This record gives sequence, C-alpha cells and structure tokens, in this order.
Amino acid sequence: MGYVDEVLARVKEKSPNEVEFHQAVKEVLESLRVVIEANEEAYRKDAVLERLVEPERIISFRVPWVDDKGQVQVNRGFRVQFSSAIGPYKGGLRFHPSVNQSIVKFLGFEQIFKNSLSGLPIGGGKGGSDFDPKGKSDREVMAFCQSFMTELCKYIGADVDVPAGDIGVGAREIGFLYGQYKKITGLYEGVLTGKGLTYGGSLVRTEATGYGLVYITEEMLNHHGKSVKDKTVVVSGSGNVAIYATEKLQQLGAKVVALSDSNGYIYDENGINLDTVKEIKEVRRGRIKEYVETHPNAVYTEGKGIWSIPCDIALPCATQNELNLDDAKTLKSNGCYCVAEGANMPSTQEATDFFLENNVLFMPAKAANAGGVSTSALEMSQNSQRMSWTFEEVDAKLKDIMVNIFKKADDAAKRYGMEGNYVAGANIAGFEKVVEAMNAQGIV
Ligand code: NDP
Ligand code: 2IT
Repeated sequence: MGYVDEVLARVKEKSPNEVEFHQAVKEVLESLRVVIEANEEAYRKDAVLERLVEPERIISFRVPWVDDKGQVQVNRGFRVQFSSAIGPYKGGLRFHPSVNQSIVKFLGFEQIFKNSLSGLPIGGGKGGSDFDPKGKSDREVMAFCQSFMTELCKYIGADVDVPAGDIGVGAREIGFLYGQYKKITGLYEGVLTGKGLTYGGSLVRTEATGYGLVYITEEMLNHHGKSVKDKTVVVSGSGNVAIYATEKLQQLGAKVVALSDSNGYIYDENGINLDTVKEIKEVRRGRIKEYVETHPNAVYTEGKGIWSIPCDIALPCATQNELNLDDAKTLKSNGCYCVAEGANMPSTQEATDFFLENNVLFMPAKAANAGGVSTSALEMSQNSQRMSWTFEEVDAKLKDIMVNIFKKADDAAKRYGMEGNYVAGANIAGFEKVVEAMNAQGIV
C-alpha cells in the first residue's frame, strides 16, 4: 500500500467515529498524492503525514453554568491545538449543538493549511462547544462564556493560542470571553480576535471573511475573462460570512437573489435588501423567513433547496456538507459556472469532484474563506504594536492577501500539471510551507 493510503487507513482505525475529520484528511491527502509520491521514502522516514494528522494537543472540558430558571446546565468544551509549525495556534470557536471532537478536528486540520496559505505567521487550531446560543438570553450567554473561558484561559495566550469567532460566536460572545480572560489573568493582550473596536478589535474583521471571499472569487473570474458584475448569485446562510459576502457582491454590481438559514431560504428576484437582513439577523437575532414580512414580492421556502435556484455564481456560506452531488448537478444544469466556499467544507467530496470534472470554476474553503483568519492575524499585529490601522489600510492588506492566495494556489496547480484545479493547488501550497517549517524545527 502507498504511504498516503496507509496513513488514511490508520486515521480511520485510530478514530473510527470521526467522519468529518476523515473527510477533511482524505481531501487533503488525495491532493498531496503527487507531491508525496515524488519523494515517498523521505516523507515516510520522517513520518511527515503521521505528524501532520495528529494534533499536538486536544483539550476537552466540562462547562457548567446556570440558566435563567436557576437550573444548572453542563456543556462540553474543546480546543484542538493542531499545529504550531508556523506560529501560535490560531482559529475560531464554534458554539453549535452539533460540535464534537470530529468537527473541531476537521476544522483545526483545515485551519493549518488555510493559515499557511495566508502567508502570515499563524499555526492551526480550533475549538468550541455543543452549547446552543439560539434562544438564550444575554445573561445565559454571558454565564456560559465566563465558565467556558474559566477553563480555556489556562491554555491560551497572545503568543500561545489565539481563538476567534465561528458559527454561533460573534461580537457578543467574544466580548464576554475577553472580559473573563482579562479578569482571571489580569492581562490586557491580544488573546482573542474579532474583538469590539472599543477594546482592541480591528476594522474590517467583521466584514473580512465575506469580503475576502468575494475578492478571491473576482480574482479567479478575472483570470478566466469574467467578473462578478451584473451576475446573479446565490449565497447560502445568513450569518457573518453570508451577510458580508452579499455586501461586497452588491458593491461590485452583482445581484444576490437568495439567502438561507437552517430552517429555509428566501428568494428575492429583485435582489436581496441587505439592510433588512442585517436588522433581522444582527439586531433581532431572528429567522430568515421574517424577510418576506417586509418584502412581500420575495418567497420563503421551508427546508433545503437553495441550490435549485438558477444562478451564475454560488457561494455556500453556512456549514459543512450543505452542498451534495445532486445540488452540484442541479447548479451546473441551471448554468452555474463558479462556486467559491465561504463555509468550511460545505461541498461534499462528490460535489467537489463533480465541479472539478465539469468545468465549474471552484475555489475551496481553505483559500476562499481565509480572509477572516488573515484579518485576525492583522488584528494580532495591531494589538502587538498598540496601534489601530484605518479601514482602508486593513481592507487593502486583505485584498492583497486574497490575490496572493489565488496566485499561490494557481501556481502550485500549474507546477504539478493540474492548471485550474485550485483544490490541489491550495492543498499543495499550504502543505509545502508547513512541511518546510516542520522539517526545520526537528522532531518535536
Ligand atoms: P454564523 O453563526 O454567523 O452564521 C451561520 C449561518 O449558517 C446561519 O445562517 C446558520 O443558520 C447557518 N447554519 C449553521 N449551521 C447550519 C446547519 N447545520 N444547517 C443549515 N444552516 C446552518 O456563522 P459564520 O457566518 O461565521 O460561519 C459560517 C461558515 O463560515 C462556517 O462554516 C464557518 O466555519 C465559516 N467561516 C467563518 C469565518 C468567520 O470569520 N466567521 C471564517 C472562515 C470560515 P441558523 O441561524 O439557522 O443556525
Ligand atoms: O474558520 C475560520 O477561519 C474562522 N472561523 C476564523 C478564525 C480566526 O481565527 O479568525
């Protein structure tokens, strides 16, 4: 058996139930096959892949808190410190009932390569909890965050591990987490990113993932003689990434006709009114179906199905495995020619393969959504310097970073004879830097 297959088999054997983690590892290692096979003996001797797929550390902990009725609740918290080869662990925290070790490991594994591609000195990590912020009062969310940080603060620090937001963790949660870290440690340091602008946050971090997604999509389209201007776009989700991808698309003259949440999706043929969506999601913390109350021309449909809406460009920005092979076929047959992943691993492996085999321009998550973590790294830089850069400065750096990520993925794909395959390109380019850093630092 070849080295790649051996390692894939061992990952499954050692963690049989971690299906999302298997999926992420398989996707990366399949892309690396050409690189590994060119130098298999050396990689095998150094156990490069075994070291890469084994997290440096996994922390799992109890999070007890008291709800508004006086009832004690217990959740499970995680932090996976996956790789510090190129910098302190960096990656978000996800609060969602589906969070388990497999989910945080898949996200942490992806983060290693994404952070490598960003060109900035950050390692890979991820964390979260099965806590569900939906329907909780602000006081309950604060109680949970304080308890979560009371344990997590032992393992993080501005030069050690710097968490940020992800699904269910936005400005409110980061504020409560930061306050508790400061209270316990007495340190006012850049230990979290995505902070509010009044206490060390960076301009553009809120918008960064969505804006960055559109910048790299535009770069890919330009490369193929196209652009987002005047195109019809379907964006899934209606959280942080979806909202700011929509905002940038609209600024660039595209028409976004659909958004969704976990209950259903809205279709507005006139183009989504983003002020309404921001009011529903960022202010009221409501459901996307409320959109039709003020936009009676729009249609709300319960359940999945957003990918059946005809579009030129599709941006999945909700969650993992939200776009399967049937969805991919439907998109293609309706004329969609460009897909870029705002969410982490939103396309199943079969859907990704279909896009690659059927001439759909496809930008994978670890390149497409890297604008968020990159701007987090810019927030870390500003915190270290005790400086704040202007919106224009940060936005220009973000755009530069996204264009560079495109170049790296494009160049690596060409070097290995797979021009236009940005999945392979992103995985290979991300891997090359991590391995060089690992080799330089010896067996640690
Ligand atoms: P938010 O919590 O702000 O929004 C998440 C959105 O996705 C909501 O509309 C939510 O709907 C929907 N969603 C979540 N889970 C599911 C599910 N199981 N089925 C259907 N819809 C679902 O999160 P973000 O916008 O920050 O994150 C979205 C994606 O982008 C995630 O994959 C995340 O990992 C990724 N990402 C985020 C970055 C960031 O900076 N925030 C950076 C890079 C990637 P509902 O409200 O009904 O749950
Ligand atoms: O998946 C991701 O890259 C994020 N959720 C952002 C991580 C970060 O540290 O900003």
